[in-house]
Amino acid sequence: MAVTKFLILLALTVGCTLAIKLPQNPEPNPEPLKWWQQEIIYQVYPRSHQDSDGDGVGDLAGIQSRLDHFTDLGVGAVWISPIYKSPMKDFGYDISNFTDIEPQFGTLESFKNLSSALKERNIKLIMDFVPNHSSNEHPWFNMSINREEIYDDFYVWKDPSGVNSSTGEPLPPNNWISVFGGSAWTYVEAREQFYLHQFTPEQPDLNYENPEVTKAILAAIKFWLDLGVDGFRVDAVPHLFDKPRPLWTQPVDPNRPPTALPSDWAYYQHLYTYNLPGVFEVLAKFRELLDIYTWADGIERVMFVEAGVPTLDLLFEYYGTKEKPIAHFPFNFEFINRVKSGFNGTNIADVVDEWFTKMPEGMWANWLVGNHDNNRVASRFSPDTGIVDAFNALVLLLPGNAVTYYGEEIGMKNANISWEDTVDPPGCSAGPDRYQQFSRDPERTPMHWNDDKNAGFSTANKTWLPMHPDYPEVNVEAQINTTGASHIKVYKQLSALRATDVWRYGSMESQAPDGGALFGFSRIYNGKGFICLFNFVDEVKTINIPQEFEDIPQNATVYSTSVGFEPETAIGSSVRTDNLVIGARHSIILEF
Ligand SMILES: *[C@@H]1O[C@H](CO)[C@@H](O)[C@H](O)[C@H]1NC(C)=O
Ligand SMILES: *[C@@H]1O[C@H](CO)[C@@H](O)[C@H](O)[C@H]1NC(C)=O
Ligand SMILES: *[C@@H]1O[C@H](CO)[C@@H](O)[C@H](O)[C@H]1NC(C)=O
Ligand SMILES: *[C@@H]1O[C@H](CO)[C@@H](O)[C@H](O)[C@H]1NC(C)=O
Ligand SMILES: *[C@@H]1O[C@H](CO)[C@@H](O)[C@H](O)[C@H]1NC(C)=O
Ligand SMILES: *[C@@H]1O[C@H](CO)[C@@H](O)[C@H](O)[C@H]1NC(C)=O
Ligand SMILES: *[C@@H]1O[C@H](CO)[C@@H](O)[C@H](O)[C@H]1NC(C)=O
Ligand SMILES: *[C@@H]1O[C@H](CO)[C@@H](O)[C@H](O)[C@H]1NC(C)=O
Ligand SMILES: *[C@@H]1O[C@H](CO)[C@@H](O)[C@H](O)[C@H]1NC(C)=O
Ligand SMILES: CC(=O)N[C@H]1CO[C@H](CO)[C@@H](O)[C@@H]1O
Ligand SMILES: [Ca+2]
Ligand SMILES: [Ca+2]
Repeated sequence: MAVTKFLILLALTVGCTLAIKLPQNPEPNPEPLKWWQQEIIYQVYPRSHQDSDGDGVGDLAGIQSRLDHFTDLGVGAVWISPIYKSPMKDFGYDISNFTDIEPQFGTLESFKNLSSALKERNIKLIMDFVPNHSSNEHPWFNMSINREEIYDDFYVWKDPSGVNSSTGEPLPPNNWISVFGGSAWTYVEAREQFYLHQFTPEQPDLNYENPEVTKAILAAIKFWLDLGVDGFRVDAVPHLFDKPRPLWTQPVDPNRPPTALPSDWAYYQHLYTYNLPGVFEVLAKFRELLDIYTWADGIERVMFVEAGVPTLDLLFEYYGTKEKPIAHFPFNFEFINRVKSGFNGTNIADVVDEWFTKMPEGMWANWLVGNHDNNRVASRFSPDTGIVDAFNALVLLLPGNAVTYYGEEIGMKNANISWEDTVDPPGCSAGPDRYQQFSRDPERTPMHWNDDKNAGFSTANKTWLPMHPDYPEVNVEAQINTTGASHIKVYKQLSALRATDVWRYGSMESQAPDGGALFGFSRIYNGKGFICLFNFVDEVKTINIPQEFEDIPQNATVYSTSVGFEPETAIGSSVRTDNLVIGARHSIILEF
């Protein structure tokens, strides 16, 4: 049976605007979805998940002690942000050994322990992988400075462009700026050359024009595959391939934000360091290695890539083709990048419809609303935390993969971190006046498990980042204990609905009725279905659903509502679909 038969092949726009209808799978016995298409992927930020030894920093044994939470949520895959050996200049995104565990997090033994505990529960394990650069404390870098054989060209070394006539200091090769601000070049006396670093100076870029580098990185990937890892989330891939010969000057970006300074990354266009064709050749080699493992036992080893490129067309190149696939999917940041405060159903429909219309044939979508680099969803549209349930429903129930950033299931918010407590490198390098614009600390505070000291995260007197002060109310236990509604209860309802054939194989129709005040999508399979409806404006709305959507019956059962839904509506009650009232900024899911 062709693999593509059960996938969504065709996207037809129905009516004039803002509507999309994906066909129902016609097969009576559709091929089952692959694990990575169906399972919810939960992003663990290891420093903030659970501390097992009271040093105020989360660790692997801590994660292992919280596996019940994943099972309870119906999460089938865990993606752990970097846990490799690291001097922690960029909290694990600066790796000093690609095949060892950072002692703060544990040992290779505790990793194997966690990995087998996850396997026992049938939860997949996805490692973060950061191939763009290593730490400057990686032995490779030292050997490269010393021009040792093989390692001489492991990094991107260039001669100075001259000397500063007043100070006599060497001048960098060109005007390239690091993503975190300041020159992307740092001088090393011992080699009398500059090296390239697209992030901090402690993160020298690896030189992928050197095949020995690709070989070394493939060996690291193999190391983890042999330990039973199910896949990788590959970080910052557009930065992978640089073309520093000749050393072009990057032009100033005519569309730069008005607040950008000449020392900021956003001030320039990055024509020679960003999204170059060589990226795809390197990633295709990674994919080939994964596929060898997949073919051996039939269990898919996966590669998801993070690529912050400006258009969907550029992003979709990361899928590759059916003949030569690259990533299983590139992460979909559209709900973060294009849905801003003051949005309505029209904006959501644009994002959903454009993805399905442009996605290459036979590929699989994915949805997320947050990660360790972005403000939390419960804060982006502040003060409206009911929005959490709406976005969790979009992420978990649209066709495609679902990625949950830790804490989204309970509606955790950004914390207000003082300058004194700021530890994130871009925050620190921006200084006390501008740090809030750049720091990612607010979305990285420790997880709220209960109302004990430090929310049950740690027994330490000082956690690595301060706790969000709302944890006595916003925590896992309180939301499970309450007799009333809670975000986590809604999340579990969504997760259960995702595990049905209607979700797996159903058709999808989306609409933005009432001039975009509302958004909704229906999923129907073999005469059964559900519809999710969202009121994104500040007034009560009434909708005649069968008039807006196809194949909706007169009566339906309430499956789930957002927390505090108005008018009061009991789960399991029967409602008429031609006259449904949805309170301001609320959402509801009906089953039929
Ligand atoms: C990395 O750590 C491993 C332990 O897993 C060790 O055997 C290896 O020598 C280290 N590699 C480097 C380059 O230091
Ligand atoms: C492995 O996990 C068990 C509990 O499941 C624990 O008793 C043991 O200490 C762990 N070993 C390591 C090395 O983490
Ligand atoms: C790097 O190499 C030099 C010798 O060239 C040595 O003195 C130094 O300790 C090494 N540094 C690290 C971090 O390995
Ligand atoms: C040379 O150094 C001085 C003093 O640090 C500085 O003000 C000037 O901008 C530098 N010139 C160049 C071309 O970098
Ligand atoms: C964050 O904290 C600072 C200093 O503690 C305070 O001035 C500011 O108003 C706070 N901001 C918010 C949004 O609470
Ligand atoms: C935490 O602070 C309390 C009171 O100051 C002190 O008694 C205790 O020893 C401290 N605990 C740790 C782990 O430092
Ligand atoms: C939740 O209920 C359990 C059992 O009754 C109780 O021990 C715990 O303290 C409660 N937690 C919260 C945060 O309400
Ligand atoms: C929704 O937003 C769009 C612009 O994005 C606007 O044209 C439309 O009028 C809005 N609709 C409502 C009901 O606010
Ligand atoms: C819908 O429900 C009403 C009662 O609420 C019932 O009278 C009616 O027969 C139902 N219609 C259908 C088509 O099931
Ligand atoms: C989304 C993401 O993971 N971004 C990472 C890109 O790489 C830099 C430097 O390693 C990290 O700081 C970011 O978190
Ligand atoms: Ca710890
Ligand atoms: Ca690079």
